Parts: sequence; C-alpha cells; structure tokens
Amino acid sequence: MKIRKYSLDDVHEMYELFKDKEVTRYLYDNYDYYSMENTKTFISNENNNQEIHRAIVNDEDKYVGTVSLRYIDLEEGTAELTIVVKKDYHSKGYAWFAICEILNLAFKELNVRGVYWRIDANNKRAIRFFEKHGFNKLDADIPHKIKERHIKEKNSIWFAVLNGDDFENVALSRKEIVGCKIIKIKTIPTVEAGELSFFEANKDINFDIKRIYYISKVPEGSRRGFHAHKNFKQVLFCPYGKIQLVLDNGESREEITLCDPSIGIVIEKPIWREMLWMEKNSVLVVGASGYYDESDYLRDYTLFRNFIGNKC
Ligand code: T46
Repeated sequence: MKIRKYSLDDVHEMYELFKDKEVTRYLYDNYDYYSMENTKTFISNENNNQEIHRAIVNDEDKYVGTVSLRYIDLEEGTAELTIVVKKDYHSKGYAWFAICEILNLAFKELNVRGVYWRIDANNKRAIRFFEKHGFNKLDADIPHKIKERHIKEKNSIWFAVLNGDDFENVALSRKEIVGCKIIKIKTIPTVEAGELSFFEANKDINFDIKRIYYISKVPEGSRRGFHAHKNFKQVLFCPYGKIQLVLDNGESREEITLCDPSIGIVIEKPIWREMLWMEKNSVLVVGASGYYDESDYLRDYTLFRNFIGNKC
C-alpha cells in the first residue's frame, strides 16, 4: 500500500472507478462524461500549482483510488482534501493510509495551516468513516474563501485538520474498535528522561498473561496476521513505530493505527486481524492468555466466519 504519482498504466483502473456511480455519486466533479481519452488526459495533467493528485496503489502497484489536495492556496495556507477508493478496496485501510500520507505532505512539504474537506450530508458512509477516525464535524471556522467556493453545494458537512493537530492519533481517543477495547496504558513521565508505561494482569486487563511475544525487524509495507484465535485473549501494543491494525468481527472491519506506546488493544473474542508495518523498525508486542498452540488459530477467513457463525 502506498501513494505515488499517476502512471499511464493506471488508466483502465481509473476509468473503471470513474464509471462506478456508487462510488462517484457524491463527488464534486461529474465523471459521467469521462471517456478513456479524457482519463488519459487527466492523468497527464496530474499536477498543477493548485492541485496535487496521488494514485493510491496496492502492494502489486495496482491503482485502487486517488487522494488529492485541491485549491492549494499557499498565501492563505489552506488546501482541500478529496479521496476516492474503488469499492473492492473499501474497509481495507487504504483510505486512512492515503489520507495520513497526503496530510503529512500538506503540512510537512507545503507547510499549509489547514486542510479542509466537504462531505455531502447524504454520504453516510464517509461521515461514519471520519467520525470513526476521531474527527468532529465543523460548524464554524471554515475559511471564508473555501465556504464561498462551495456556496452552491447544499447539505455540506465540513471536516478539517490544522497544522500541529495530532491527526494520526486522534482515533486513539476512541474507546473501542469492532467490540475490542482500546485502553490507555498507565504512563509515568520522567522529566527529560522519557516515560514508563505499565499494565497489570487481572487489574488493567481481565485475564492472566501466560505468554509475551513481540514482532520486530519487519520491513516497511509488510503485512502479517490474517487469522483469528478461537479462545486466546490478547493485548496488543506498539511501543515503537507505526503499525496499522485491521480488525474484523465477521460483520464489520475497522482499522486503527498504533503509533503511541501508551495505547493498547484488548481482543477477548475471535476477531480476524491483519497488521501492516507502516514504518520500518516498528515493534508489535502481544500479551496472550495462553501458551502457544497452533490449534487455537483460524488461518482461513471462511473457517473464521463459520466458527463465529456456529458460536452464535
Ligand atoms: C497474533 C498476531 C498479532 C510460535 O512458535 N510461538 C508463538 O508464541 C507465536 C506467536 C508464534 N509462533 C510461530 C508460529 C509461526 O510458525 O511463529 C511463526 C510466526 O507466527 P505467525 O505467522 O502466526 O505470526 P503473525 O505475525 O502473523 O501473528 C502473530 C501471532 O501468531 C498471532 O497470535 O494474534 O501476531
């Protein structure tokens, strides 16, 4: 998963996306009239002073969507964000990954003060997505110029990130993810000498820890996991680096980026998990309720669905 500049090889996938009404119906631009030729032109004119578009691609470098900064106004220090991802790649962590990348580009390379985006109030899926990631709808404080630009669009809901906001961590203020608890691990700072975090079995978490394991030296962009546990309970945390965790309870799938050593995820039921190493040298530590036992693993998604189906 990464974002990169467009390539003419993206044209077929992009054209397919433009023609998917279900995905494009809430977008500002109307893609109905785009032909394959227009799509090629669109790719060739990728960037200008006011716009930056990036292709979102999977591990095989296949185009899955576009994330953009538009109406970049360096005098005002503002830009607008848009994102569109192909349906097959929804709920797999692509959108959040791409948003974090483009926001980092906006704040670190362009040095803008704020990035704003407008969502159609009927686009419930997008609103849920941003709320899930800890963003609140903005009622005021949208720069006048931006509001003016969208004056004709009714039913607008606005979100924003300002330079300096800890947007990658904002989702960590949530309390749960697909029914798993997100815990704040007790953390004691020492003046100019870092901090110490700790949790205690049967106090801060509801089970005994019989095994600790940790995963390290994983190259950036690698994925692990792709299984659930039948009975083991686990607490997961990332003491160093940045790891995206995708959790799936068989009905919904949500992701969270672990990048704060004082945040833990407690999984106490069969939940499908996938991990993406977003930064090299990131470490994932897990405290498990049982000794290693391969027969506790469900390493096939259909088996996992059947297992939870039979339990209900
Ligand atoms: C989990 C996620 C978050 C052992 O021999 N002992 C152990 O305690 C563990 C955890 C694994 N292994 C063996 C089993 C495999 O031959 O180590 C090998 C790699 O394990 P796996 O492919 O399951 O690794 P991940 O990173 O996909 O998953 C691990 C845990 O296995 C799993 O319980 O929840 O981390």
